[in-house]
Amino acid sequence: MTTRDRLRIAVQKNGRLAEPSLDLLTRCGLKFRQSRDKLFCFGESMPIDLLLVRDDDIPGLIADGVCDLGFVGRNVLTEDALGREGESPFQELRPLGFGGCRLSIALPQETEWSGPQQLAGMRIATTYPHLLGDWLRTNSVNASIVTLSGSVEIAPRLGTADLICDLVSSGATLAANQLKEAVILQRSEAVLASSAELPSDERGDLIELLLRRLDSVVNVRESRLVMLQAPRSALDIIVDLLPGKPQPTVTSIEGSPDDISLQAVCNGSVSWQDLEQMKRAGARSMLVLPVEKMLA
Ligand code: PRT
Ligand code: ZN
Repeated sequence: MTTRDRLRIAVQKNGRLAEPSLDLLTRCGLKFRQSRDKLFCFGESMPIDLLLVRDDDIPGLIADGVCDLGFVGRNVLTEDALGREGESPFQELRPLGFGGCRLSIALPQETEWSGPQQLAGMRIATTYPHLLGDWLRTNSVNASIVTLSGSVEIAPRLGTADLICDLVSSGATLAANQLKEAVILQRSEAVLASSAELPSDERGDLIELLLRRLDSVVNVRESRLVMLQAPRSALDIIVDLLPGKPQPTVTSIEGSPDDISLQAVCNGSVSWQDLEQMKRAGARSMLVLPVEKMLA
């Protein structure tokens, strides 16, 4: 294993994952100075640097030890791992909650789906030949894989394949090409990936620190601070209505012995309906605030 005293993370340079990945790292308190060629970001607040690359290169950079971590789609990571001999050299440290999509087989709209065996003898166009090959083997289907580097969805119309296996998120691209989703091979999202074995030097400590901050950022994103006043008698009903059943801090209000003031960090969003129900139960002066940072 290579030794370096700075941690290096591979991030997509342009594309769907680029901005949310950098945003997440910034929320973790990392600051960067970008090199003139825009391929390297030097970490100014911590010894953590970024390499900005094509997403397809990220697994290889981790496997070769050039980078310690990568923000990459699970689909890209799995495809690379399945293309190698033996065990996967990677691990998924955390799912990141963005870049959600599914790798699916899609058929012409007029074709009925009757199950995997229907694919026997068919030509399937994809940019994920290893993931598709693995699924076909698992389902004992003998079909031929047509590997393309892009524009998979037009292959059936061009006659180069009978159906396709591609990423789907809204489904609009399939619909525009008169195709329909038949079966999901993998559910994917962006993940924080590393090699199967983490470095045991200072970089291991940096990874742990980063993971703690990431967990906190992800937690915080879904948290709301709720503050309100209510009659003491309504406390149980109101706490029941708070999302995530938090443990609130309850204090008495000077000069109103029958009333309380409540403060609670809720895990989940608080809807207008929740607030209106609490109001009916007697709550007033209700405030719902986003949480910026949290450290248990
Ligand atoms: O230049 P580089 O190689 O880095 O970028 P890229 O063009 O290979 O990747 P990019 O930025 O398109 O996607 C990066 C990652 O985003 C993918 O590996 C997935 O993990 C994730 N992702 C999430 C998606 C989609 N959603 C998605 N919808 N990647 C691609 N698509 C494409 C899909 O291939 C199809 O063409 O969008 C179309 C379908 O979208 P809908 O909304 O019409 O269903
Ligand atoms: Zn790519």
